[in-house]
Amino acid sequence: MSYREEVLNRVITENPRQPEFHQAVREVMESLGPVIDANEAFYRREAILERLTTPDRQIQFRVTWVDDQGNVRVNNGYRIQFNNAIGPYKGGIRLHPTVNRSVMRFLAFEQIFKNSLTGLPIGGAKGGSDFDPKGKSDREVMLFCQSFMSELYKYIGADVDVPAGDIGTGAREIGYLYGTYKRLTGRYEGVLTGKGLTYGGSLVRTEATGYGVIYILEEMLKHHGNDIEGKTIAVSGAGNVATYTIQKAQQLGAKVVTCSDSTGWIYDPEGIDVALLKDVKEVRRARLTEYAAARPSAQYHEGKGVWSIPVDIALPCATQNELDLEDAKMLVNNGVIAVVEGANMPTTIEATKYFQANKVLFIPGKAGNAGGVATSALEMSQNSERLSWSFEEVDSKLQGIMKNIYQQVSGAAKEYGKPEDFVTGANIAGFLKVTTAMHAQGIY
Ligand code: NDP
Ligand code: 2IT
Repeated sequence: MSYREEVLNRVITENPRQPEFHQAVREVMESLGPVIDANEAFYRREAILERLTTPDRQIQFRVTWVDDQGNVRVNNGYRIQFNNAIGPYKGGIRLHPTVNRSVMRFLAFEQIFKNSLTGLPIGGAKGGSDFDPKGKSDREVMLFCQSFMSELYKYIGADVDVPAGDIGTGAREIGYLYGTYKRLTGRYEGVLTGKGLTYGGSLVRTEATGYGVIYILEEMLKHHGNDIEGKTIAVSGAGNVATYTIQKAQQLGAKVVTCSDSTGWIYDPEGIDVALLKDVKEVRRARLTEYAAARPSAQYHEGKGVWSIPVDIALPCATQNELDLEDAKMLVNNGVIAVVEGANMPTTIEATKYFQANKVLFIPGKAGNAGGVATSALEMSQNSERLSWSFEEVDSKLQGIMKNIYQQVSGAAKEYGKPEDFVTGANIAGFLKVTTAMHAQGIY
Protein backbone atom coordinates (compact mmCIF):
# COMPACT_ATOMS: atom_id res chain seq x y z
CA MET A 1 0.00 0.00 0.00
CA SER A 2 1.34 3.44 -0.83
CA TYR A 3 2.15 5.88 1.96
CA ARG A 4 -0.70 8.11 0.76
CA GLU A 5 -3.23 5.28 0.97
CA GLU A 6 -1.94 4.29 4.39
CA VAL A 7 -2.45 7.80 5.74
CA LEU A 8 -5.90 8.11 4.17
CA ASN A 9 -6.93 4.81 5.78
CA ARG A 10 -5.61 5.99 9.09
CA VAL A 11 -7.57 9.25 8.85
CA ILE A 12 -10.75 7.29 8.06
CA THR A 13 -10.23 4.81 10.90
CA GLU A 14 -9.27 7.40 13.49
CA ASN A 15 -12.10 9.78 12.56
CA PRO A 16 -15.16 7.64 11.97
CA ARG A 17 -18.40 9.27 10.78
CA GLN A 18 -16.60 12.30 9.35
CA PRO A 19 -17.43 11.96 5.64
CA GLU A 20 -16.65 15.55 4.66
CA PHE A 21 -13.25 15.41 6.33
CA HIS A 22 -12.48 12.08 4.62
CA GLN A 23 -13.52 13.57 1.27
CA ALA A 24 -11.24 16.60 1.64
CA VAL A 25 -8.28 14.45 2.69
CA ARG A 26 -8.95 11.88 -0.06
CA GLU A 27 -8.87 14.58 -2.73
CA VAL A 28 -5.54 15.90 -1.47
CA MET A 29 -4.01 12.43 -1.10
CA GLU A 30 -5.05 11.52 -4.65
CA SER A 31 -3.44 14.72 -5.95
CA LEU A 32 -0.12 14.36 -4.19
CA GLY A 33 1.03 11.25 -6.08
CA PRO A 34 3.54 13.05 -8.31
CA VAL A 35 5.22 14.62 -5.24
CA ILE A 36 5.04 11.90 -2.59
CA ASP A 37 5.49 8.71 -4.60
CA ALA A 38 8.81 9.83 -6.06
CA ASN A 39 10.17 10.50 -2.58
CA GLU A 40 8.13 8.18 -0.40
CA ALA A 41 10.86 7.12 2.03
CA PHE A 42 11.60 10.72 2.97
CA TYR A 43 7.99 11.73 3.51
CA ARG A 44 7.21 8.53 5.45
CA ARG A 45 10.20 8.97 7.76
CA GLU A 46 9.25 12.57 8.45
CA ALA A 47 5.58 11.53 8.94
CA ILE A 48 4.66 14.59 6.90
CA LEU A 49 1.23 13.35 5.87
CA GLU A 50 0.25 12.26 9.40
CA ARG A 51 1.36 15.66 10.71
CA LEU A 52 -0.52 17.45 7.92
CA THR A 53 -3.79 15.57 8.49
CA THR A 54 -3.81 15.83 12.31
CA PRO A 55 -4.88 19.25 13.61
CA ASP A 56 -2.51 21.12 15.92
CA ARG A 57 -5.48 21.34 18.29
CA GLN A 58 -9.24 21.45 18.26
CA ILE A 59 -11.35 23.25 20.77
CA GLN A 60 -14.96 22.33 21.45
CA PHE A 61 -17.06 24.25 23.91
CA ARG A 62 -20.58 24.83 25.14
CA VAL A 63 -22.31 28.03 24.06
CA THR A 64 -25.16 28.94 26.38
CA TRP A 65 -27.50 31.87 25.72
CA VAL A 66 -31.04 32.99 26.49
CA ASP A 67 -33.70 33.37 23.78
CA ASP A 68 -36.37 36.07 23.60
CA GLN A 69 -38.85 33.86 25.46
CA GLY A 70 -36.44 33.47 28.39
CA ASN A 71 -35.45 29.87 27.57
CA VAL A 72 -31.83 28.86 28.09
CA ARG A 73 -30.39 27.50 24.83
CA VAL A 74 -27.26 25.40 24.34
CA ASN A 75 -25.14 25.03 21.18
CA ASN A 76 -21.79 23.46 20.36
CA GLY A 77 -18.92 25.81 19.53
CA TYR A 78 -15.73 24.77 17.71
CA ARG A 79 -12.37 26.09 16.64
CA ILE A 80 -10.00 23.80 14.76
CA GLN A 81 -6.45 25.17 14.63
CA PHE A 82 -5.07 22.88 11.96
CA ASN A 83 -1.67 24.16 10.91
CA ASN A 84 0.33 27.33 11.59
CA ALA A 85 3.54 26.52 9.73
CA ILE A 86 3.37 29.61 7.51
CA GLY A 87 1.52 32.10 9.72
CA PRO A 88 -1.05 32.62 12.48
CA TYR A 89 -4.17 30.46 12.21
CA LYS A 90 -6.73 32.05 9.92
CA GLY A 91 -10.19 31.01 8.77
CA GLY A 92 -13.86 31.78 9.10
CA ILE A 93 -16.58 31.01 11.62
CA ARG A 94 -19.60 29.14 10.25
CA LEU A 95 -22.97 29.42 11.99
CA HIS A 96 -25.30 26.81 10.52
CA PRO A 97 -27.28 23.86 11.91
CA THR A 98 -25.21 21.42 9.80
CA VAL A 99 -21.97 22.36 11.61
CA ASN A 100 -20.29 19.37 13.27
CA ARG A 101 -16.74 18.12 13.77
CA SER A 102 -16.51 16.66 10.26
CA VAL A 103 -17.56 19.92 8.58
CA MET A 104 -15.23 21.96 10.80
CA ARG A 105 -12.28 19.69 10.08
CA PHE A 106 -12.76 19.56 6.33
CA LEU A 107 -12.97 23.34 6.21
CA ALA A 108 -9.92 23.84 8.43
CA PHE A 109 -7.93 21.29 6.43
CA GLU A 110 -8.78 22.92 3.09
CA GLN A 111 -7.91 26.30 4.57
CA ILE A 112 -4.26 25.24 5.03
CA PHE A 113 -3.80 24.86 1.27
CA LYS A 114 -5.94 27.84 0.33
CA ASN A 115 -4.07 30.17 2.65
CA SER A 116 -0.77 28.86 1.34
CA LEU A 117 -1.83 29.65 -2.24
CA THR A 118 -2.56 33.30 -1.37
CA GLY A 119 1.18 33.83 -0.92
CA LEU A 120 0.45 35.59 2.38
CA PRO A 121 1.56 34.49 5.86
CA ILE A 122 -1.55 32.76 7.19
CA GLY A 123 -2.08 29.26 8.61
CA GLY A 124 -5.21 27.09 8.40
CA ALA A 125 -8.15 27.10 10.84
CA LYS A 126 -11.94 27.11 10.98
CA GLY A 127 -14.57 27.51 13.63
CA GLY A 128 -18.27 27.73 14.11
CA SER A 129 -21.37 26.46 15.77
CA ASP A 130 -24.58 24.57 15.04
CA PHE A 131 -26.44 27.75 16.02
CA ASP A 132 -28.85 28.90 13.29
CA PRO A 133 -29.00 32.69 13.00
CA LYS A 134 -32.00 32.41 10.67
CA GLY A 135 -35.20 33.62 12.28
CA LYS A 136 -33.39 34.88 15.39
CA SER A 137 -33.73 38.46 16.59
CA ASP A 138 -30.69 40.77 16.62
CA ARG A 139 -30.69 40.48 20.39
CA GLU A 140 -30.59 36.68 20.30
CA VAL A 141 -27.75 36.75 17.76
CA MET A 142 -25.87 39.21 19.98
CA LEU A 143 -26.30 37.06 23.09
CA PHE A 144 -25.15 33.99 21.18
CA CYS A 145 -22.07 35.81 19.82
CA GLN A 146 -21.19 37.17 23.25
CA SER A 147 -21.38 33.70 24.75
CA PHE A 148 -19.41 32.15 21.88
CA MET A 149 -16.61 34.71 22.23
CA SER A 150 -16.56 34.40 26.05
CA GLU A 151 -14.94 31.03 25.50
CA LEU A 152 -13.16 31.53 22.17
CA TYR A 153 -11.22 34.65 23.25
CA LYS A 154 -8.81 32.50 25.28
CA TYR A 155 -7.49 30.82 22.17
CA ILE A 156 -7.22 33.64 19.61
CA GLY A 157 -5.30 36.89 19.09
CA ALA A 158 -3.97 39.12 16.31
CA ASP A 159 -0.75 37.07 16.12
CA VAL A 160 -2.28 33.75 17.18
CA ASP A 161 -5.52 33.00 15.38
CA VAL A 162 -7.69 35.45 13.45
CA PRO A 163 -11.28 34.30 12.72
CA ALA A 164 -13.59 35.87 10.11
CA GLY A 165 -16.96 35.33 8.44
CA ASP A 166 -18.38 32.32 6.64
CA ILE A 167 -21.90 30.90 6.20
CA GLY A 168 -24.18 32.65 8.68
CA THR A 169 -21.45 34.97 9.94
CA GLY A 170 -21.52 38.40 8.33
CA ALA A 171 -20.92 41.99 9.36
CA ARG A 172 -23.48 41.88 12.19
CA GLU A 173 -21.99 38.79 13.85
CA ILE A 174 -18.38 40.00 13.43
CA GLY A 175 -19.35 43.25 15.16
CA TYR A 176 -20.81 41.46 18.20
CA LEU A 177 -17.86 39.05 18.36
CA TYR A 178 -15.36 41.92 18.14
CA GLY A 179 -17.12 43.95 20.83
CA THR A 180 -17.01 40.99 23.19
CA TYR A 181 -13.34 40.23 22.52
CA LYS A 182 -12.43 43.86 23.19
CA ARG A 183 -14.44 43.94 26.40
CA LEU A 184 -12.95 40.71 27.73
CA THR A 185 -9.33 41.45 26.88
CA GLY A 186 -9.18 45.23 26.82
CA ARG A 187 -7.30 44.96 23.54
CA TYR A 188 -8.15 46.85 20.37
CA GLU A 189 -6.39 44.62 17.89
CA GLY A 190 -6.91 42.96 14.52
CA VAL A 191 -8.23 39.75 16.03
CA LEU A 192 -11.06 39.33 13.54
CA THR A 193 -11.37 40.27 9.88
CA GLY A 194 -14.44 41.35 8.00
CA LYS A 195 -14.83 44.14 10.56
CA GLY A 196 -16.95 47.20 9.82
CA LEU A 197 -15.21 50.08 8.08
CA THR A 198 -15.58 52.32 11.15
CA TYR A 199 -13.58 49.99 13.41
CA GLY A 200 -10.69 48.56 11.42
CA GLY A 201 -12.31 46.75 8.51
CA SER A 202 -10.84 46.80 5.03
CA LEU A 203 -12.46 48.13 1.91
CA VAL A 204 -13.18 45.31 -0.58
CA ARG A 205 -13.34 42.57 2.09
CA THR A 206 -17.11 42.32 1.70
CA GLU A 207 -16.81 41.87 -2.06
CA ALA A 208 -13.49 40.03 -2.09
CA THR A 209 -14.46 36.37 -2.31
CA GLY A 210 -16.91 36.87 -5.16
CA TYR A 211 -14.70 39.33 -7.01
CA GLY A 212 -11.79 36.91 -6.63
CA VAL A 213 -13.85 34.10 -8.19
CA ILE A 214 -14.37 36.23 -11.27
CA TYR A 215 -10.77 37.49 -11.39
CA ILE A 216 -9.40 33.94 -11.46
CA LEU A 217 -12.06 32.88 -13.97
CA GLU A 218 -11.04 35.77 -16.21
CA GLU A 219 -7.38 34.85 -15.94
CA MET A 220 -8.05 31.21 -16.78
CA LEU A 221 -10.25 32.10 -19.75
CA LYS A 222 -7.61 34.56 -21.00
CA HIS A 223 -5.03 31.75 -21.01
CA HIS A 224 -7.43 29.69 -23.11
CA GLY A 225 -8.07 32.40 -25.71
CA ASN A 226 -11.47 33.26 -24.30
CA ASP A 227 -13.09 35.85 -22.03
CA ILE A 228 -16.06 36.44 -19.82
CA GLU A 229 -17.88 39.04 -21.88
CA GLY A 230 -21.16 37.79 -23.30
CA LYS A 231 -21.09 34.50 -21.39
CA THR A 232 -24.15 33.08 -19.65
CA ILE A 233 -23.46 32.00 -16.10
CA ALA A 234 -25.24 29.92 -13.44
CA VAL A 235 -24.49 30.85 -9.83
CA SER A 236 -25.80 28.99 -6.78
CA GLY A 237 -26.25 30.56 -3.36
CA ALA A 238 -27.57 34.01 -2.55
CA GLY A 239 -25.22 35.00 0.25
CA ASN A 240 -22.00 36.97 0.45
CA VAL A 241 -20.00 34.97 -2.08
CA ALA A 242 -22.83 34.53 -4.61
CA THR A 243 -23.88 38.19 -4.51
CA TYR A 244 -20.48 39.67 -5.30
CA THR A 245 -19.64 36.92 -7.80
CA ILE A 246 -22.79 37.94 -9.69
CA GLN A 247 -22.01 41.63 -9.37
CA LYS A 248 -18.47 41.37 -10.78
CA ALA A 249 -19.49 38.94 -13.56
CA GLN A 250 -22.16 41.40 -14.71
CA GLN A 251 -19.76 44.36 -14.46
CA LEU A 252 -17.51 42.48 -16.89
CA GLY A 253 -20.28 41.88 -19.40
CA ALA A 254 -21.57 38.41 -18.54
CA LYS A 255 -25.18 37.53 -17.81
CA VAL A 256 -25.85 35.59 -14.59
CA VAL A 257 -29.24 33.89 -14.86
CA THR A 258 -29.57 31.92 -11.60
CA CYS A 259 -29.12 32.07 -7.84
CA SER A 260 -30.44 29.93 -4.99
CA ASP A 261 -30.90 29.54 -1.27
CA SER A 262 -31.57 26.57 0.95
CA THR A 263 -35.23 26.40 -0.01
CA GLY A 264 -35.36 27.22 -3.71
CA TRP A 265 -33.81 28.84 -6.76
CA ILE A 266 -34.35 31.63 -9.26
CA TYR A 267 -34.12 31.55 -13.03
CA ASP A 268 -34.00 35.09 -14.33
CA PRO A 269 -33.28 35.08 -18.09
CA GLU A 270 -32.79 38.86 -18.08
CA GLY A 271 -29.95 38.56 -15.59
CA ILE A 272 -30.06 38.67 -11.79
CA ASP A 273 -30.80 42.14 -10.41
CA VAL A 274 -28.03 42.48 -7.80
CA ALA A 275 -29.53 45.53 -6.09
CA LEU A 276 -32.79 43.65 -5.56
CA LEU A 277 -30.95 40.50 -4.42
CA LYS A 278 -28.99 42.53 -1.86
CA ASP A 279 -32.16 44.17 -0.61
CA VAL A 280 -33.90 40.79 -0.20
CA LYS A 281 -30.94 38.97 1.38
CA GLU A 282 -28.73 41.55 3.11
CA VAL A 283 -31.36 44.03 4.27
CA ARG A 284 -34.62 42.09 4.66
CA ARG A 285 -32.95 38.70 5.38
CA ALA A 286 -35.85 37.17 3.45
CA ARG A 287 -36.41 34.20 1.09
CA LEU A 288 -35.89 34.29 -2.67
CA THR A 289 -39.66 34.17 -3.15
CA GLU A 290 -39.52 37.89 -2.38
CA TYR A 291 -37.02 38.41 -5.20
CA ALA A 292 -39.41 36.66 -7.62
CA ALA A 293 -42.36 38.65 -6.30
CA ALA A 294 -40.58 41.92 -7.13
CA ARG A 295 -39.16 40.91 -10.53
CA PRO A 296 -41.50 39.95 -13.39
CA SER A 297 -38.76 38.26 -15.47
CA ALA A 298 -37.83 35.85 -12.65
CA GLN A 299 -39.17 32.35 -12.07
CA TYR A 300 -38.93 30.82 -8.59
CA HIS A 301 -38.67 27.03 -8.13
CA GLU A 302 -38.68 25.07 -4.91
CA GLY A 303 -35.74 22.75 -4.16
CA LYS A 304 -32.57 22.32 -6.20
CA GLY A 305 -32.13 23.06 -9.89
CA VAL A 306 -29.71 25.83 -10.93
CA TRP A 307 -27.47 23.33 -12.75
CA SER A 308 -30.27 22.33 -15.13
CA ILE A 309 -30.15 25.68 -16.96
CA PRO A 310 -27.95 25.72 -20.11
CA VAL A 311 -24.96 28.00 -19.41
CA ASP A 312 -21.35 28.53 -20.49
CA ILE A 313 -20.00 28.79 -16.96
CA ALA A 314 -21.10 27.37 -13.58
CA LEU A 315 -20.08 28.98 -10.28
CA PRO A 316 -21.23 27.05 -7.19
CA CYS A 317 -21.25 29.55 -4.28
CA ALA A 318 -23.52 27.99 -1.62
CA THR A 319 -22.19 25.01 0.32
CA GLN A 320 -20.38 21.65 0.25
CA ASN A 321 -21.48 18.84 -2.10
CA GLU A 322 -24.19 20.91 -3.77
CA LEU A 323 -23.08 19.87 -7.29
CA ASP A 324 -23.11 16.09 -7.85
CA LEU A 325 -22.45 13.77 -10.77
CA GLU A 326 -25.98 14.14 -12.19
CA ASP A 327 -25.61 17.93 -12.12
CA ALA A 328 -22.21 17.70 -13.80
CA LYS A 329 -23.69 15.53 -16.57
CA MET A 330 -26.47 18.07 -17.18
CA LEU A 331 -23.98 20.94 -17.33
CA VAL A 332 -21.65 19.07 -19.70
CA ASN A 333 -24.59 18.06 -21.93
CA ASN A 334 -25.57 21.70 -22.06
CA GLY A 335 -22.07 22.75 -23.15
CA VAL A 336 -20.51 24.23 -20.01
CA ILE A 337 -16.86 25.26 -20.59
CA ALA A 338 -15.70 26.32 -17.11
CA VAL A 339 -16.49 25.78 -13.42
CA VAL A 340 -14.97 27.81 -10.59
CA GLU A 341 -15.85 26.87 -7.02
CA GLY A 342 -16.82 29.90 -4.94
CA ALA A 343 -17.95 27.73 -2.03
CA ASN A 344 -15.73 25.26 -0.18
CA MET A 345 -15.90 21.76 -1.73
CA PRO A 346 -19.27 22.33 -3.47
CA THR A 347 -18.50 19.73 -6.14
CA THR A 348 -18.39 16.02 -5.26
CA ILE A 349 -15.24 14.11 -6.20
CA GLU A 350 -17.18 12.16 -8.89
CA ALA A 351 -18.55 15.36 -10.42
CA THR A 352 -15.10 16.97 -10.41
CA LYS A 353 -13.63 13.97 -12.23
CA TYR A 354 -16.47 14.05 -14.75
CA PHE A 355 -15.80 17.72 -15.54
CA GLN A 356 -12.09 17.06 -15.95
CA ALA A 357 -12.68 14.00 -18.14
CA ASN A 358 -14.89 16.15 -20.35
CA LYS A 359 -12.28 18.93 -20.67
CA VAL A 360 -14.25 21.45 -18.64
CA LEU A 361 -11.85 23.96 -17.09
CA PHE A 362 -12.24 23.40 -13.36
CA ILE A 363 -10.83 25.56 -10.54
CA PRO A 364 -11.25 24.13 -7.02
CA GLY A 365 -12.45 26.28 -4.12
CA LYS A 366 -9.10 26.45 -2.40
CA ALA A 367 -7.89 28.48 -5.37
CA GLY A 368 -11.19 29.94 -6.62
CA ASN A 369 -12.45 31.42 -3.37
CA ALA A 370 -9.07 32.35 -1.88
CA GLY A 371 -9.66 36.04 -2.58
CA GLY A 372 -11.73 36.31 0.61
CA VAL A 373 -9.09 35.13 3.00
CA ALA A 374 -6.38 36.93 1.00
CA THR A 375 -8.20 40.22 1.54
CA SER A 376 -8.59 39.28 5.20
CA ALA A 377 -4.81 39.05 5.32
CA LEU A 378 -4.66 42.51 3.72
CA GLU A 379 -6.99 43.71 6.49
CA MET A 380 -4.52 42.27 9.02
CA SER A 381 -1.68 44.18 7.34
CA GLN A 382 -3.65 47.42 7.49
CA ASN A 383 -4.50 46.83 11.17
CA SER A 384 -0.82 46.19 11.94
CA GLU A 385 0.30 49.43 10.38
CA ARG A 386 -2.81 51.25 11.68
CA LEU A 387 -3.64 52.58 8.23
CA SER A 388 -6.45 52.03 5.75
CA TRP A 389 -5.87 51.55 2.06
CA SER A 390 -8.14 52.84 -0.71
CA PHE A 391 -10.65 50.59 -2.49
CA GLU A 392 -8.52 50.73 -5.65
CA GLU A 393 -5.37 49.72 -3.80
CA VAL A 394 -6.95 46.69 -2.13
CA ASP A 395 -8.79 45.69 -5.30
CA SER A 396 -5.65 45.87 -7.38
CA LYS A 397 -3.75 43.74 -4.82
CA LEU A 398 -6.62 41.22 -4.90
CA GLN A 399 -6.42 41.04 -8.70
CA GLY A 400 -2.68 40.45 -8.50
CA ILE A 401 -3.16 37.70 -5.91
CA MET A 402 -5.78 35.86 -8.00
CA LYS A 403 -3.56 36.02 -11.10
CA ASN A 404 -0.68 34.70 -9.07
CA ILE A 405 -2.81 31.85 -7.74
CA TYR A 406 -3.79 30.88 -11.27
CA GLN A 407 -0.13 30.89 -12.29
CA GLN A 408 0.91 28.76 -9.31
CA VAL A 409 -1.89 26.28 -9.84
CA SER A 410 -1.48 25.91 -13.60
CA GLY A 411 2.33 25.96 -13.24
CA ALA A 412 2.38 23.15 -10.66
CA ALA A 413 -0.11 21.10 -12.72
CA LYS A 414 2.20 21.35 -15.73
CA GLU A 415 5.40 20.78 -13.79
CA TYR A 416 4.06 17.60 -12.17
CA GLY A 417 2.80 16.10 -15.42
CA LYS A 418 -0.90 16.94 -15.10
CA PRO A 419 -1.39 20.00 -17.31
CA GLU A 420 -4.81 21.64 -16.93
CA ASP A 421 -5.57 19.61 -13.78
CA PHE A 422 -5.98 22.57 -11.46
CA VAL A 423 -7.08 20.39 -8.55
CA THR A 424 -3.73 18.61 -8.57
CA GLY A 425 -1.96 21.93 -9.20
CA ALA A 426 -3.65 23.64 -6.24
CA ASN A 427 -3.01 20.79 -3.85
CA ILE A 428 0.63 20.38 -4.85
CA ALA A 429 1.45 24.10 -4.82
CA GLY A 430 -0.27 24.56 -1.45
CA PHE A 431 1.36 21.45 0.00
CA LEU A 432 4.93 22.31 -1.04
CA LYS A 433 5.00 25.69 0.67
CA VAL A 434 3.48 24.44 3.92
CA THR A 435 5.57 21.30 4.19
CA THR A 436 8.80 23.13 3.33
CA ALA A 437 8.04 25.42 6.27
CA MET A 438 7.15 22.48 8.52
CA HIS A 439 10.39 20.73 7.64
CA ALA A 440 12.47 23.83 8.30
CA GLN A 441 10.89 24.34 11.73
CA GLY A 442 11.83 20.90 13.04
CA ILE A 443 9.76 18.06 14.39
CA TYR A 444 6.74 18.94 16.50
P1 NDP B 1 -23.76 33.13 3.38
O1 NDP B 1 -24.28 32.68 4.68
O2 NDP B 1 -23.64 34.58 3.10
O3 NDP B 1 -24.59 32.50 2.20
C1 NDP B 1 -24.71 31.12 2.05
C2 NDP B 1 -25.69 30.84 0.92
O4 NDP B 1 -25.71 29.45 0.65
C3 NDP B 1 -27.10 31.23 1.27
O5 NDP B 1 -27.77 31.59 0.11
C4 NDP B 1 -27.66 29.93 1.85
O6 NDP B 1 -29.07 29.84 1.75
C5 NDP B 1 -26.99 28.91 0.98
N1 NDP B 1 -26.79 27.68 1.76
C6 NDP B 1 -26.11 27.53 2.92
N2 NDP B 1 -26.16 26.29 3.37
C7 NDP B 1 -26.91 25.62 2.49
C8 NDP B 1 -27.33 24.28 2.41
N3 NDP B 1 -27.00 23.37 3.35
N4 NDP B 1 -28.08 23.95 1.33
C9 NDP B 1 -28.42 24.87 0.38
N5 NDP B 1 -28.04 26.16 0.41
C10 NDP B 1 -27.31 26.52 1.46
O7 NDP B 1 -22.34 32.41 3.22
P2 NDP B 1 -21.14 32.77 2.25
O8 NDP B 1 -21.65 33.32 0.97
O9 NDP B 1 -20.14 33.53 3.03
O10 NDP B 1 -20.52 31.32 2.00
C11 NDP B 1 -20.87 30.50 0.88
C12 NDP B 1 -19.78 29.50 0.65
O11 NDP B 1 -18.55 30.16 0.35
C13 NDP B 1 -19.45 28.57 1.82
O12 NDP B 1 -19.02 27.32 1.30
C14 NDP B 1 -18.26 29.27 2.47
O13 NDP B 1 -17.48 28.36 3.22
C15 NDP B 1 -17.53 29.75 1.24
N6 NDP B 1 -16.58 30.83 1.42
C16 NDP B 1 -16.95 32.02 2.01
C17 NDP B 1 -16.05 33.05 2.10
C18 NDP B 1 -16.41 34.38 2.65
O14 NDP B 1 -15.57 35.26 2.61
N7 NDP B 1 -17.62 34.59 3.14
C19 NDP B 1 -14.66 32.88 1.66
C20 NDP B 1 -14.39 31.64 0.99
C21 NDP B 1 -15.33 30.67 0.91
P3 NDP B 1 -29.96 30.27 3.02
O15 NDP B 1 -29.88 31.75 3.08
O16 NDP B 1 -31.32 29.75 2.71
O17 NDP B 1 -29.33 29.59 4.18
O1 2IT C 1 -13.51 29.86 3.68
C1 2IT C 1 -12.90 30.94 3.79
O2 2IT C 1 -11.82 31.15 3.24
C2 2IT C 1 -13.54 32.00 4.57
N1 2IT C 1 -14.63 31.83 5.08
C3 2IT C 1 -12.81 33.30 4.78
C4 2IT C 1 -11.82 33.18 5.89
C5 2IT C 1 -11.13 34.46 6.28
O3 2IT C 1 -10.35 34.37 7.24
O4 2IT C 1 -11.34 35.51 5.68
